[in-house]
Amino acid sequence: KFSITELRHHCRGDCHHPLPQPLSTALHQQVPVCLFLSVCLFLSVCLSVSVCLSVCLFLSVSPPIISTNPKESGALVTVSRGDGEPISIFLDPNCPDYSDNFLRWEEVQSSLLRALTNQNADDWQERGLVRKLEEELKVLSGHTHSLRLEADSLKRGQGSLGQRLDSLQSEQSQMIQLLSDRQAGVMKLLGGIGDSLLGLQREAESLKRLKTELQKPTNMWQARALRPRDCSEVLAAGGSQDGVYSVFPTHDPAGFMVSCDMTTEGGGWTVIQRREDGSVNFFRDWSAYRDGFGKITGEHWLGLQRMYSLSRSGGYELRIDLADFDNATAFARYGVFAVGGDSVNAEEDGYPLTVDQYSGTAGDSLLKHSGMRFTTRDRDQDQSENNCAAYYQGAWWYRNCHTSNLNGQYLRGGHASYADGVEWSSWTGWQYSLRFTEMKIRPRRDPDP
Ligand SMILES: [Ca+2]
Repeated sequence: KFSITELRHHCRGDCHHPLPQPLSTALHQQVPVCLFLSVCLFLSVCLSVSVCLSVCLFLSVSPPIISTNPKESGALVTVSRGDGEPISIFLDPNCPDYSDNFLRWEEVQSSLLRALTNQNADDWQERGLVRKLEEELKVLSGHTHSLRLEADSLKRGQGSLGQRLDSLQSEQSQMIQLLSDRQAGVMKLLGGIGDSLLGLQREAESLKRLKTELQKPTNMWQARALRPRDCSEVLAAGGSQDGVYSVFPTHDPAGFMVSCDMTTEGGGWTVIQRREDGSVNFFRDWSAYRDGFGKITGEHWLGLQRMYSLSRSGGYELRIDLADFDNATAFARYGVFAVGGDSVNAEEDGYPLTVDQYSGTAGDSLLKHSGMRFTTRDRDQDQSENNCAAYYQGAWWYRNCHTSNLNGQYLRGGHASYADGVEWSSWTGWQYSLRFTEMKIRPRRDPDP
């Protein structure tokens, strides 16, 4: 609480709630004057009463009755004597009642105090606000500081992140380098493996070849057993019965059927011509003699091209078995036999005959034909002015015609015509047509006995 002086002092310059001016002058002027007058009045009344009392006592007069402040008169003091009228002393009615002023003052004071309190409160409020603001500012500055710190740390973090990124990038590049190196190594390794595989493959192939070569004799034997080049290989493979077999000459791998003689002189003969009953017409053209005709099991001509295919590898011998109608037999054997010889185109060359080294019982009726080209009725390749084939009704390696004519007409023994039957002149002359003829070839076993 403030005293008035303090209040005045407090409110001197900047007090926003000054005292009301009339009240202040009243306080300064009227309050002490009125008090003074009232006290003086009271003292004078008391003095006059005491004087009256003492006079009355000294004069032995009956004393007056003095009453103070009777309610009904409103006078301050009333003096009454027995015989006279009472004397009333009144207070000056103009003197104001200052209690109101005090009340007012108190009210003012309390209001001032309230105002001050409010002011203080406001002030405090403001101060509080300021403090709040300060605190908030402090908090904000703290925040700012922490933010700055965070920013700094973030910057540092960014820097460290950048460093880490740099290190990561360098690691990445190292990894890439390592990977590429490894890839290159792997590629090299793969290349090496591929080379090794190629080498292994080559080795495997060479081993296969070696194995094949090692198995070759067996294979060759098996192949010859399965695909005999001629009847000698059929015989070697175990075919010991006379009959028809397939053969696959080296120069005619498609193969063809042949009749095999497996009994005569050790067997293994491939039959190239047979006459036995006259059932087959042998007076045929070039193409028939080139390609062959007749029945393999009976009368037939194997064909010049097949003879060429069989004898081309060389080393063949020829045997000719003959029989007449009196069951006499004879044979002629030639240790050298070939058709076509060394021809590149045997047909163009006329399938020339090569025979040599005669032996046998029928006498030689063929050596004079060695080196001659084949003549048919439609292809004259002999040395005669005429076509020997046409003239002697056959087809043969005619020179200036023949000493043998095994493809002549099947005239069944002796005949009146000249040399146009199945003739072997060295055995039966030129007018006996043989019952049976069989020309057969095989690889020569004893080249030079
Ligand atoms: Ca001629």
